[in-house]
Amino acid sequence: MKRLIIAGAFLAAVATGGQAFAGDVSVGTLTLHQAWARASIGPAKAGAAYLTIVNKGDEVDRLLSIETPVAKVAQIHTNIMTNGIMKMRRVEAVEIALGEPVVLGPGGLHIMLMGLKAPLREGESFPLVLTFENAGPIEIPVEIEAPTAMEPTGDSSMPGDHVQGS
Ligand SMILES: [Cu+2]
Repeated sequence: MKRLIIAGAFLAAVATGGQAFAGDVSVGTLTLHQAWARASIGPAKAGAAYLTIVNKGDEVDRLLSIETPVAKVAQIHTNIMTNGIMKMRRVEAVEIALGEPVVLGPGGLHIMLMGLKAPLREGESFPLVLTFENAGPIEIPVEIEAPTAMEPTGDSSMPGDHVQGS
């Protein structure tokens, strides 16, 4: 029941162009919803960031590149199953279609952070700049969750979170 109410609140906020959660950023027709990452385990030099992108406009946009001060390189990756082995592959761009939220989450599309300059610590946050073909660069704060988190805390209403892990 609580879940339904929260989801309804998010949809209402999107419909009115408002911000549903502290970490949401809306620029033009795009809303970047609740970016999060897992805390580093030990001295790991790689990490991943996730978020949901909603396009409320009437024109498809494309996510082209990502930058963050916390890593030397940030790339868009997807996970693909090859002969029973999960492998990551770089994706040049992600199409942000209309209506259907684009979900970057564990087990699927993700933002790969390579060459972390310091371990990601649970409870902290860092900025991520996503550059879109039409909308241009958009900065969003990324909340760092526990190393084992499967979704961001404090909200389970990400549109389309049921497709995560597929
Ligand atoms: Cu990756």
